[in-house]
Amino acid sequence: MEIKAGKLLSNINNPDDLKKLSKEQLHQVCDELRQYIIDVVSVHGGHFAASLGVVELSVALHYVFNTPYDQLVWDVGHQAYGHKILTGRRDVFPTNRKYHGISGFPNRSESEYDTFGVGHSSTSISAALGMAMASYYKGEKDRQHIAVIGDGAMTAGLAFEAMNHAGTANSNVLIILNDNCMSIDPNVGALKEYLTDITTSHTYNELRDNVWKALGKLPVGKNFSREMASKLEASLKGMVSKSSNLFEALQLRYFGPIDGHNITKLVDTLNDLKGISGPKILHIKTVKGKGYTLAEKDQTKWHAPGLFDKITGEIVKKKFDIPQPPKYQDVFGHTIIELAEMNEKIMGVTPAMPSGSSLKFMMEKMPNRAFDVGICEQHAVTLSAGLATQGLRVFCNVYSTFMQRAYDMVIHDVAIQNLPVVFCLDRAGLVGEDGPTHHGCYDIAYMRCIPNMIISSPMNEKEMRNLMFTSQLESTKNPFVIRYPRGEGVMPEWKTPFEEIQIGKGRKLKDGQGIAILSFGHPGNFAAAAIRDVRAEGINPAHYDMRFVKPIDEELLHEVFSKFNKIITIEDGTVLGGFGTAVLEFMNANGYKADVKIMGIPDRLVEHGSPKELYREIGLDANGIASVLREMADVKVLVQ
Ligand SMILES: Cc1ncc(C[n+]2csc(CCOP(=O)(O)OP(=O)(O)O)c2C)c(N)n1
Repeated sequence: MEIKAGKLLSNINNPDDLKKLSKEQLHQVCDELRQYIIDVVSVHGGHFAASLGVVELSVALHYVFNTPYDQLVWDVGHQAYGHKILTGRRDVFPTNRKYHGISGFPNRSESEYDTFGVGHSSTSISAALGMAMASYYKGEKDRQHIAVIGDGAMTAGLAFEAMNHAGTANSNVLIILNDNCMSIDPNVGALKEYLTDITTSHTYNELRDNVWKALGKLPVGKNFSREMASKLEASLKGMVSKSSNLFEALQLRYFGPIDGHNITKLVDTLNDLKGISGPKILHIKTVKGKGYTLAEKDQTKWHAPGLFDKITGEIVKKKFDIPQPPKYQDVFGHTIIELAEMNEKIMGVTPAMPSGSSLKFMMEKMPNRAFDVGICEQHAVTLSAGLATQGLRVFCNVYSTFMQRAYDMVIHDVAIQNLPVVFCLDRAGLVGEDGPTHHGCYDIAYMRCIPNMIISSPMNEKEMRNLMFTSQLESTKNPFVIRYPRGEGVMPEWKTPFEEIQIGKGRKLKDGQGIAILSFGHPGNFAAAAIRDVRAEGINPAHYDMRFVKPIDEELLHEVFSKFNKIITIEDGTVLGGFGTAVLEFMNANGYKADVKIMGIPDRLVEHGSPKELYREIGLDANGIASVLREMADVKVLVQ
């Protein structure tokens, strides 16, 4: 069914069309843009509440600035749907995040308006500053550079590193702080409280009003030059004491806070700021989910709700006749509580993903033992290391893709000191619609080369629980990775009693002839399905679930290489340096010769789409594995 945009929006094919409208007409553009996002996301899915919150900002930015010459950088990019729709992608917006459709995040290869590829948070200020410094160097003095960053993303060290630099760099950069008090879950930390304080502080607001009154007298318009603005601004500078404002202390001129849903005010303010050169920050207050009441009320649920009935707000749920297995995330969330009830040394840490990781269950039940630390993966890891030095057993739950941020902390703060932190790497493998910025495909390779690490992956819920149990035992002395994918496992009856797993020991799932499949983690289930599919064709491979890639089960590998000379390794990580590579290293070191086929994520970017489509594309689903089995078994001969 075709979704029609409103009257004005359907004629906006680029920001030039938007600029032809009067300021009064922008109210209608905002209404239509908001409605179009609701109409499309409700039936096609995607991030939701964040884009609704910046509808006015998106319109104002493209109305005021000369994009794409002026460079607009969105942080995280999950809120950039309005920007995409206004910059030539209105009609393809229903393909958002779909296989071969447009990306759910800004992407340089998709549009010249997407100045910087994104998906992970807190990069916008650094990137915009880099662009601004390049413009300065090239003498492009009139060029504007704008970073839009949320209060959640602002909690990261990277954002502060960039502000620290921006304050003293020669650059024309405008940071817009989109403050809605929310990350995915409610935002945390002292910065959040500070932002609330400056929004509500009487003295501060009085001072700010004086500044704005003065600014209001600016003869804004064609005849008002940049030089005049700078002079006036310099004379206003003394009105805000540096020590009263965090951003001013960093030498960023601070403006605001203003209502980010007042389109007229936004347009006027941005026009004013255009005339003030140098690094500056505009603080706007918005409501996440603005304009869709249910989303405003439950902003976490509506961050990315899935498909829903836009009239009733009912979320579309698949219906099943039989009980379904729980998600690995929920197994983690419930199991950590069970373990923490048995072991008082256990703590939980998440960098801004309490709902996504399900650590929220423990945070609710044991608030002094489980923490959300903000979008701060580096801090999460080093904090866990600090806790571990004091004898605590920390489950540090970080998505595989976000752990990339904390790599030095994993090596320097945890592995070198051999602290027994448990890293639960969620969303391992191909995550689907979020695409290449979010696929968890590098962790096996990047963790495997670090001394002292134990690296494991469960094939089902029972294994997950047992690995978690094993990781927190006193006898376990090393850092311990447990990686698992997004979504359901395979066991509806998952609450199995805990059993210790011997570290570095795999298990034989079935005997077979001719070929051995060695799998690591959840994709072992794809292999099991492939084995069932080819049985009727007379192909009967053995199947081993290796459980650990480090230390790898050498005894089991000796058994495999002694019996088989055709071996398939299966993992949902990059084929470079991962599990398959570990098997090859073993073969080489021990002088075995075999035909080893490594199946994993190829050494190229896998785009977005449903996990099913993506695993099919790279041949790592049951069909793909069955094809490789047929090739290896030389089926033509067997079938004759
Ligand atoms: C490095 C990193 N960690 C975690 C995430 C997951 N994540 C996506 S959006 C988001 C919340 C961002 O909050 P904020 O910047 O305030 O934007 P809002 O959604 O409130 O508009 C988080 C934690 C991420 N994208 N990148």
